[in-house]
Amino acid sequence: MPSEYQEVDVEGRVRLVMESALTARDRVGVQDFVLLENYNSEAAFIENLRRRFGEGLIYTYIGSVLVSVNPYKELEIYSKQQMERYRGVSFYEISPHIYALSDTAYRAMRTERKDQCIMISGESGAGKTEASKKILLYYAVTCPINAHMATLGDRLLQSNPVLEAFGNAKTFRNDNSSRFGKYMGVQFDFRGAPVGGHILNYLLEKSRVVHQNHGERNFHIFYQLLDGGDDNLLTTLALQRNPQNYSYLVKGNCPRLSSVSDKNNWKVVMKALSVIGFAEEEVQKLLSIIAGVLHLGNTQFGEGEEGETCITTETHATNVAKLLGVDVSALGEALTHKKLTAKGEEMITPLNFEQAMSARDALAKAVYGRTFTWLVEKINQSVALQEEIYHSGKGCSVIGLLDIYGFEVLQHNSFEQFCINYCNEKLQQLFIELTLRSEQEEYEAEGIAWETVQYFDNKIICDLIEEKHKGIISTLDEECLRPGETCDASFLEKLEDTLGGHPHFVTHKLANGKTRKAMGREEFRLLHYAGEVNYNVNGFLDKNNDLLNRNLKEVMCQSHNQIVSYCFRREEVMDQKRPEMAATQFKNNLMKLMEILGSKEPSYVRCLKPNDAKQPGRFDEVLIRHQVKYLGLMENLRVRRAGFAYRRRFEAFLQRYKPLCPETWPNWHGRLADGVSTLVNHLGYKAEEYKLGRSKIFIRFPKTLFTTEDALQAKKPEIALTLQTSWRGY
Ligand code: AOV
Ligand code: MG
Repeated sequence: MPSEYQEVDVEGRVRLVMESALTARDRVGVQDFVLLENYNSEAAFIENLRRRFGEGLIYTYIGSVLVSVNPYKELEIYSKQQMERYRGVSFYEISPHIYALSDTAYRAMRTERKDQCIMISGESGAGKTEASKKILLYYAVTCPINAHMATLGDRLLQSNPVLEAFGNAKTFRNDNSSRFGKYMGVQFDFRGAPVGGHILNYLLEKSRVVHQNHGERNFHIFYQLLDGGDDNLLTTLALQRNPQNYSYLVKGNCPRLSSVSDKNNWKVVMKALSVIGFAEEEVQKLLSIIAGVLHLGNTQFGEGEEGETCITTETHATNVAKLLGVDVSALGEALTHKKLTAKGEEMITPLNFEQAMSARDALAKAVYGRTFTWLVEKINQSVALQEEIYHSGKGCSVIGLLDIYGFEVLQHNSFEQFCINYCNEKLQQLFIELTLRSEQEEYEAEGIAWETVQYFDNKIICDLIEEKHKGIISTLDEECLRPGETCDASFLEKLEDTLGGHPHFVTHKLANGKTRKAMGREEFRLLHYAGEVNYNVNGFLDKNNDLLNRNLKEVMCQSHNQIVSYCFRREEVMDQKRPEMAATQFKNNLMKLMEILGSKEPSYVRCLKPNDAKQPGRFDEVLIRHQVKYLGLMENLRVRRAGFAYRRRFEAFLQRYKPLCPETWPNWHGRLADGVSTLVNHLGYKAEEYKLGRSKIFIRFPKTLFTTEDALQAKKPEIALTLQTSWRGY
């Protein structure tokens, strides 16, 4: 019996195909992995992904989890019409989409009054940032508007290009790679209109300001300014157009990006800054800082007459001082000397050439990093929830969006990769905890026996990194604080002493005293949930210390540039207490983030990267298999199926299939459970095929559902075919 099968195709057309349910499933696979006959087979899982990808269908569900494969080309499935299709629709009638997930989270927030969060994960370049932007756009376009906050949606949306300009860069893995983590909470009023937002940012990869690996770039904003700024502006900032002139921009030997136009993006960013509410003067100050950093990079040192270190590039130093609003001789002095306080006495010691270079780089990183934080704070002020709305007594609900840097393995992995991968490890842990927990809770609530599922628990790796006293971060902090000669090598030795023999920690030393050939002597390897990564310890101590000489701070806090003086507070210079080390700060921030996320109702988007060449249409099975494995998608599926492929609330089940039984058609008047029971008895369901919970029916095999679905199609061809299960019990 032919039936009408609908799905959106690559061009965004709703395709109505006359074909049997069976051939439809054959061609495009199933929309929900839960409906795979052989749900234990990884090959079947990947085949289903491949078929759908081949048809331009990048989204598939595992129950309530959305799996997405980066298409590496613009698909026309994100239009306003598409948004309308997904609004308030029973999603199981319609093809999987990021909008369906967004809409479901939104409706759950409204009907259950429960805060939501959408966690997006996947490796670098898999499509997390794009997904988060689509979700935000969906809310901005489809939600009602609160008259007091009419332009809030715009301001929230415009924060993206700004933060991307300052916080994203071309890396080996992704031309627009997020180099900071971002959580954005969007607040909605009681009518469901967005009324406020708040961004939390996590550990920006500051080291990129002064160094880039081969083929990579510095943050986009530098190139955008040089390419897009008009002649007047560049003259004011004493800049030349060619990025090759700036030593901070040539380290990766990659001035241009083929995929984006810096010039166009410059316009987008400038427009966005004004929409968000940055005054022209502020933008000027902000750009002065960016230019100041470039001049700082060109500031060189040499030897003076008496062998002392001195600045040899006066013009650049003068420009730095002018642009950062500080005194040039004070700056010169601070870049070449160090101020120490020992036993209450101040001592000034000259720096040697290397020390001066690293003081300069430290200053560039500090200025850029703090300016980025300032930028986030400014955006937060612009989108902040207004007091009167908050206190209107009707309360707000929140949808949080998490878009962080994805797991990454580079040729050379350093402190930054260590932090990024640790962050991914924590999110994976939360994912495991929450999916298992919610699944278990549902079974308990429905009074159905829970069958345990084996899951790789990555807690052991999280502990290895973060455990107090013995974890890698603790050891790193201790080495940074230990008096006397410490260095990256002594840190590695300490790690070997305390962690040697740990199943997820490896160095070149073998237990029998021999050395492992494949590993360098400056490396340790972590066996992450997502794969093995070798970290080179060079620079770990410095980056963790993240110290800026006190006299440089003193110069900065006297700056006439208000952004600079805001970023370098006098109190900080006065305060003798040592601030927390970088890794510990990051760890504490992550703990807080886990609390925020754990207190909300989660939805997940799991992004997959189909190939390493950033090309459309290429589905590299090896690469996909690896990601399916480490994201735990098979286990996820097994948990979701734990016995039952499909579940739906009694009323929804009855509503859909009641035409199939004379006693339930056109309406059933008794108890819902009895109605479902009557219906499935009439359909001839065997006892082992299903179970009735308190409010839902659980069906064990996809085949049972498909047979019922086909029977419905035969009787009521006008009802769209369902290739997926219900979502969250709707
Ligand atoms: P990421 O956020 O996951 O990486 P992005 O979201 O930046 O990855 O995606 C990388 C690139 O893939 C984008 O710049 C787009 O060109 C393309 N892309 C991703 N999703 C889509 C989509 N739905 N439609 C069309 N193109 C897409 V990282 O930030 O590196 O972890 O730190
Ligand atoms: Mg990203």
